[in-house]
Amino acid sequence: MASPSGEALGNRKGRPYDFIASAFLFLRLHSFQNQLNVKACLFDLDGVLVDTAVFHFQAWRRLARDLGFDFTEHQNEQLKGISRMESLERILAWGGVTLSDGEKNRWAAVKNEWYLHLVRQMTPVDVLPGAREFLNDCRDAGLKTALGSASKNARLILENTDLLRYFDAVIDGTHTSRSKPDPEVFLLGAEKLGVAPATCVVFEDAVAGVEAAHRGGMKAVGVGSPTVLAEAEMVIPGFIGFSVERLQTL
Ligand code: B16
Ligand code: MG
Repeated sequence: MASPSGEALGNRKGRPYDFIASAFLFLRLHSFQNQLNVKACLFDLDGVLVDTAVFHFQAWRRLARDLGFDFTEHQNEQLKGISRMESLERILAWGGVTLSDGEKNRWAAVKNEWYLHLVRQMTPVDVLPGAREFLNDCRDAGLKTALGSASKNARLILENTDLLRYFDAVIDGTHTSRSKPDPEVFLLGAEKLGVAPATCVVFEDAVAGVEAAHRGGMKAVGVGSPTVLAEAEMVIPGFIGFSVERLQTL
């Protein structure tokens, strides 16, 4: 019988230690997940991982001005998490403008081109502070991750900012027919990840998104103002200093 080569013996020597290290890591993750009872984190995009609201505002405002009126940054807040066509309806109502369905579709497409011109300039530095680190933290802790966004441009934004690789599933406006506060986007995310909704935590910057999480039987971490996001189980100003261990307190 042929004897094992020196190289093979060398590999074998390391094996007990590799095994112990792997077993230790497995036990640590396993006990951590049991403590947490959380199996997955679901992330909204705009306002949570990146700030594309400023680009939406610029593009919508250009549309409004072309139609002969203007709206404020405060009004723009009400468009967060709302789909493109719903946003257009609200803006037209603010300006008292009535359009046919064909004109609405045309203006929505024009606005999207203006918006995309800005999105195409995004790079990894446009990720909000601490967000990439927290996504990494989730993956190291063995938690599944999904995106749950109303945006039909979500995939392009994730690619440009180099965030796509952190997600096990991406559910966006191209997969859903109902806007938040309907829980569809998050329930589809949980289904795609193969986890029960009750084991999911949603990160959201919009009131409608927090409500969507709750209607889907999930917990919500609000990202933003505690006054605005009062219904969330926990509210954080952003991801700097936030870690998966904090999910234990949910
Ligand atoms: P699009 P989120 C939302 O993203 C934005 O907050 C909202 O302002 C926008 O109208 C919506 O996406 C649709 O975006 O025009 O790119 O399809 O917060 O759900 O990630
Ligand atoms: Mg949002």
